[in-house]
Amino acid sequence: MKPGIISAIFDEAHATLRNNDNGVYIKPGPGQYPGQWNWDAALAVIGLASIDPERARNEVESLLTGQWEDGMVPHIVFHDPVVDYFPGPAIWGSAQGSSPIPSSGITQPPLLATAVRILHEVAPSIAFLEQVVPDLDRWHRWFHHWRRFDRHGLVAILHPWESGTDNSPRFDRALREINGSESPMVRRDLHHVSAEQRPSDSDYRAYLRILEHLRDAGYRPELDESIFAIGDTFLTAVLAVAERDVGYLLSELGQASTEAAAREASLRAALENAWDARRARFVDQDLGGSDEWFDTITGILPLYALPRHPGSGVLAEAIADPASFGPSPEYPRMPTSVSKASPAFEPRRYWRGPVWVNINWFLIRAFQAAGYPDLASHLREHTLDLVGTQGFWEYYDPRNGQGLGCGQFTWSAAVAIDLINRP
Ligand code: 2M8
Repeated sequence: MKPGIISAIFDEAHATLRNNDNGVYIKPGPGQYPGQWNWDAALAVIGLASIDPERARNEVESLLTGQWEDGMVPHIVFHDPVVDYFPGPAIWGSAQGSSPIPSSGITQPPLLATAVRILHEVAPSIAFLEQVVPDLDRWHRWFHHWRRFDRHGLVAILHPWESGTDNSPRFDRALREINGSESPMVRRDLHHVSAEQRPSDSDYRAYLRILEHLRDAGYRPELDESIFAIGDTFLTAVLAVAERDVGYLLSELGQASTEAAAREASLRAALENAWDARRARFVDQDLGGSDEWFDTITGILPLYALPRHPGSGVLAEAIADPASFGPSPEYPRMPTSVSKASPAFEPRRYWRGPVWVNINWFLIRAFQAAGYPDLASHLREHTLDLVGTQGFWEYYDPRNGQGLGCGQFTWSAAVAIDLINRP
């Protein structure tokens, strides 16, 4: 890629982050997402690390202002009193609970410690680490306390929104068994994006029912009280790497990191157990007891935490395979979020087929660590070409690269900056 093109992408990406920045937090996108989302903020920090470390530090601090007394960092922190988003703070009802400011009552993939490590490596600040590392460590402990139902198992999510991959087909079985909520529901997302690119109404009714159920249980139900519980390979992998990184950050502070190392080891062991040799994928643990399975990108992503896994070759092949996740004449953009061979594949519907560049970021880092430099650098170039030709969209149609969902999207810009500055 020509240096002129790279520098144009970089400038556009930086402008996008500035435009979405309201001074307190960086919105995921200009209209649709009026709050601070957890893993979006972490990706924004990764993008800003090398260009505006002070702003990146503030973004971390802002997210942590929403940390609950028990350690959970919520998936949305509502910094603004009036929010044009459904479900907003009144429905979550968490302002009266253990949240210091209005927020959702669930969490999201814990990428923040990794983002803080990347930031520290570029722009070290011990004072900043002293301020935030204890909170990161507390959040990680929260996962082990509340979400490791079985110490040998994967980290459980209690709502599809916790996965970050909301309407992925991997949750279809569980959602089918949930009676949708009959509470009033305003699909504000559809004011911004066409319905065919978003989760269905019946998905939303189920999302709302699970929310209500969790809210009634004070957001801390026992496993057998949960109407939705999935051991999530992807979130487990993100946490395993984040445990490594919090261990590193603790050692920068001269503190013992043995507990973080033990937590990391136990998560890695759980991921090893989640490898399904027959399917050649990492497979979620459906705590509802079903083995319905779809071939989704999250079956490959745990390589990010286990780069030396013997299955790495098969996973690399799947990413490049035109029949599954790789580019084909009909679908030249890659990788799809669901295999094209899967009956669940829908090229334009949210987490059921489109290309997501935040996912590409995890894959690039995974294949670099796993010793597949050619695949990693191809994915990197392909991703930069996609955002360079189409702009920074939330997700992309694999048939033609057309941008879908929300435009001017923060994490797509942030990923581009990181891929440029840390190839
Ligand atoms: C999407 O999720 C929110 C609910 O959390 C939504 O659809 O309204 C997901 O893509 C999620 O991963 C992301 O963090 C969020 C904001 O970008 O949007």
